[in-house]
Parts: sequence; C-alpha cells; structure tokens
Amino acid sequence: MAHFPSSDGRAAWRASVLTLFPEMFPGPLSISLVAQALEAGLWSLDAIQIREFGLGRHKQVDDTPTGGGAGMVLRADVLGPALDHAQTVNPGGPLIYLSPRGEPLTQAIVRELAAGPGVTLLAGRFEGIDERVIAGRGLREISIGDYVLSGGELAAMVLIDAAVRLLPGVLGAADSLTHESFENGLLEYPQYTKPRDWEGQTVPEVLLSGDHKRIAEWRNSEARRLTRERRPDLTTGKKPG
Ligand code: 9WO
Repeated sequence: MAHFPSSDGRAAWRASVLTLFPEMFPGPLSISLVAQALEAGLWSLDAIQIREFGLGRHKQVDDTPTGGGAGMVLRADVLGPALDHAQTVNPGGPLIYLSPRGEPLTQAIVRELAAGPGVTLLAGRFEGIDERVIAGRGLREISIGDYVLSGGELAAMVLIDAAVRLLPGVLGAADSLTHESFENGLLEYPQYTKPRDWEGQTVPEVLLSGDHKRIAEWRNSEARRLTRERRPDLTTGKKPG
C-alpha cells in the first residue's frame, strides 16, 4: 500500500537511481531542505546497485564496445532487467537516462517531473550504455549541461534536488516560487542585506525607501536588464515589458 504522508493525500514522490555507486547517495541530498523533506516522508530515495543484475560469477555489467575502441559499455542484458526491477519498485514515473546527449534540463521539465509520481534515473558509467536500451525501455535522455562527468550520478542528484524543492510542502510559504529565477522567465534581481555600507559599496537607495511599489519596479527592471545582458536567449518569445 502507498504511504500518504501529506494532508493532500498524495503518495510520496519517489526517486529511484540505478547506479554502480549507490554509496554516492543520498550524498548532498542528506542536507538541509531536501533532507528535511525526505525525513518528513514527502519523497523517498532508493539507490539500486546495477551489479546485482550482473552476469555470472563475477556479476559482469559491462563489455567492450562492438566495432572496437577504448573503454567499456554497460550491457543491455544487464540494464534491461535492472530497469524492469526499478519499474516494479517505482511504477508510473518516467525512465530517464542522464547523458550529455540528452534534452537540456529546464525548470519547465523539472516542474513536469515534480508534478508526477516520481522518476527512475539511470546513471551510466564508463563510455555509456548499449544504445538498444534507450529504445527498448523508452528512456528519456536528459542533460544537465554541455560537459562530461565521470558518470550520471551527480546529474541525477541535480535533477532530484531541483524537483524535490518543488514538491508541495517542501518550501515554506515565505519562499514563494513566483519570485525565483526561471519561474517568471527572468534571472534573479540583485539581493542585499546589512550592512548598508560594505567597503564603500552601498545598498541601492530605493531598497531602503520602504516604497514597496518602487522596490518591485526596480527589482523587475534589474531582472530584465540582467537577463538581456547575460541570457538574451531566455528573452526570445517571452511576454513583453
Ligand atoms: C565517454 C566517452 C569516452 C570516449 C568516447 C565517448 C565517450 N562518451 C562518454 C560518455 O558520454 N560517458 C558518459 C559518462 C556515459 C554516461 C554517464 N556519464 C556521464 C553522464 N557523463 N556526463 C554525464 C552527464 C549527464 C547529464 N548531463 C551532463 C553530463
């Protein structure tokens, strides 16, 4: 039976990660907000050791690339059963392969994944996975950026962190998401705190004015300026202002 931790009667969001290094988990997900939500039962995490599905006495998971070349590739006849097992533990959610070749992760995708029942994430190692697994199990390939890591685990943690903080009850009301980067399609406006003068740099006067309308206008205009200057790609096709 599903466990319903929250007052809205939803089952906990479930993240399953297939990995050769389950000891990497929860890792940074054991800290702060995300960890408190885990303890509160708002989500759950299971790291599944791919080697448990390995072949033979040596529990072999990889083999040489067909056609030649350096390194090793994770075998389809290992990953297939591993993914099938993960889907029995965590049904409903998508199967995702973290790969530099994937569709770039965006806040819109994070929102979509957080709105569902959970995710099963395949963290590859070596030179990657047998290509047939992708079509054979309908894997969605997602990239967290244009660089190569040692494996998919850190990318899996990034995706989980981004999704968990969107789950109902994880963020306090004070952390209202509407003010954040990408929720409005803009970069964040500059933030300041005490002291008013730090090494000769002062806090913008408007922020000390107490005029909440002017403050909101200044922040909005700064967010637009920063977005135009740094990430003009985010502005294209967005609502005017
Ligand atoms: C290694 C390699 C070596 C020689 C020729 C081609 C090669 N491709 C790779 C490779 O892509 N290795 C990956 C390592 C295999 C899948 C797991 N690994 C991984 C995932 N590295 N970086 C990611 C990743 C995932 C999501 N977003 C950004 C990076």
